[in-house]
Amino acid sequence: MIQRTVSSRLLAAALLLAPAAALADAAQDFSAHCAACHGDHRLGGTGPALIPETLGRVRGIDQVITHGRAQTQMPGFAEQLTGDQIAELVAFVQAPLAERPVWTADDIAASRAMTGDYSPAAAPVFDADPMNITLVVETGDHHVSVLDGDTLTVLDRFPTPFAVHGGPKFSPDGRYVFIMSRDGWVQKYDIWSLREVGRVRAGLNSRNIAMSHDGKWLAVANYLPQTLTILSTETLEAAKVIDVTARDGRPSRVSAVYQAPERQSFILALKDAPEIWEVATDPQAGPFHDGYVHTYQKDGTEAFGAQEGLFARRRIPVEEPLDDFFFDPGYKNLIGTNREGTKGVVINLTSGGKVAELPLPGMPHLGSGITWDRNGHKVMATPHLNEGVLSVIDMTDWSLVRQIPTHGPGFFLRSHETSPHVWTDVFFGPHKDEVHIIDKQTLEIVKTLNPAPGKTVAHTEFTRDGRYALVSVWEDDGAVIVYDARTLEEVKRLPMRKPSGKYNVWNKITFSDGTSH
Ligand code: DHE
Repeated sequence: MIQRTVSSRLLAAALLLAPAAALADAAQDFSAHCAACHGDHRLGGTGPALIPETLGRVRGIDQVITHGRAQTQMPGFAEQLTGDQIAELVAFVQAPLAERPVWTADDIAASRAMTGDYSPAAAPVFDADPMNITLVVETGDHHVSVLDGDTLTVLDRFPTPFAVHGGPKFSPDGRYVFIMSRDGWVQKYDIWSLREVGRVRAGLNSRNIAMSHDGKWLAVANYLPQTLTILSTETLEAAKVIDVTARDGRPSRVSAVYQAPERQSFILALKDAPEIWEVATDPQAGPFHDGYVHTYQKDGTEAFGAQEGLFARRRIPVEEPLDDFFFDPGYKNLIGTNREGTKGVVINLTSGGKVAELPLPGMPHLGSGITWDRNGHKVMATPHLNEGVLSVIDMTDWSLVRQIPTHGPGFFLRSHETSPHVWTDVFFGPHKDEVHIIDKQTLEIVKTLNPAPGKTVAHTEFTRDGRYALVSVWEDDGAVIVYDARTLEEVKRLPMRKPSGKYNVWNKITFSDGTSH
């Protein structure tokens, strides 16, 4: 009996120790095989950061370690590592780091790498209309294809940092584009010269980027560290790194940052605190009264903190942290949703007050929202990540106009001023191969496309004149399918490696009514 108790205790101890021992072995394997490219601390080097914050959504890590990743520097380790060792390595890279990593202004400066032999071309090095260039992000092998929107041919295809996410941001003249990866790299590419200008690591795990109204500054919203990095668009040097700390002193991740051109500011929401921030991109701005930073004047009285000038910051308190948000066309109001995605709120950005609550359950994906004119009213529409429905809201009185049932939850919406239709994908579920075409006035589905049965088909972008609509077959051996936007007939298929978002220069820099931020 005693013997059995001792041995079962030993067994229990052995079981408790097993994961730790496995992790220790995995740490050694990591040092031996991975650290040279992915960094001693898993924060990335020539290879991407391998931490849960960046790997969260990556599937099949074991397959990548076993077989490598085609057309990248990542080799397979099937010869050197056993199946158990690979499984332990997967657990190791998915485990949180013991200490939260730091990434200072000096680290940002040291990471900056400008292309040595780059010199800007005096004029575009191609004949195509530079305003009708459309970029296709190919996530399969981390490249961007530069498409001529008239001839629909590829002018250039260049490598990007690992795992680009969110919309690239163009300079206001459409010449340069800035592309961000989830592991914090920002790449600058000169469309006229078809050359990379340089890149810099602005954070370790980044959310998205925003261009200032005058094209001088690029804000990088970070999860890790909890900062907003503001880069000079000319040199890629960090002009300011703002610690994102809530009014109660707690650090917070940034849900997202967008430019508000009419307000000459960046607007961001804190993911872990109920605050919206406005950061001035106008040197003459202010004073922004920062209602929550109380300072004490010489006579002992309390005063509201006020900041003015470039990058002055203003806090707007809200009831709950906002996870996802969108703006009305004049950037007077912000439409946001809470973390649970159960309701929407409209916040007036000037007064900071709540204007309305919106019935938006089922995780509205407001970052993909678009607006258009219907019966003399501006309406906005958003897909929902948890429900097969599209919500259409009247922006004059914030009433719900219609919930349009779709064949499953969708991710992206797009239209164009010249198009009578909204294109929306069904990203999740058995109908992930479908794209619905919806009449902007009747709000009825007029056609459902199914161009690649069984494959995920998603994200639409229009060419400058709205003549063509481009849709991604989101697979490694995928394609961009070009449709005639009027007849809804297929025109051409361009083979691409897991193409995701597509971005037309003109539609983006003119804030076309059919495009999201
Ligand atoms: Fe995105 C844009 C957030 C998952 C592909 N996504 C955005 C934006 C935000 C956002 C805030 C707007 C940024 C901008 O353009 O400036 N995305 C989120 C999430 O919170 C979510 C649900 C979870 C996460 O992992 O962060 C998420 N997104 C995904 C994906 O799984 C997608 C499909 C594949 C991927 O690349 O990770 C994806 N998101 C995209 C794309 C855009 C985007 C292609 C740009 C759309 C556009 O037309 O502008």
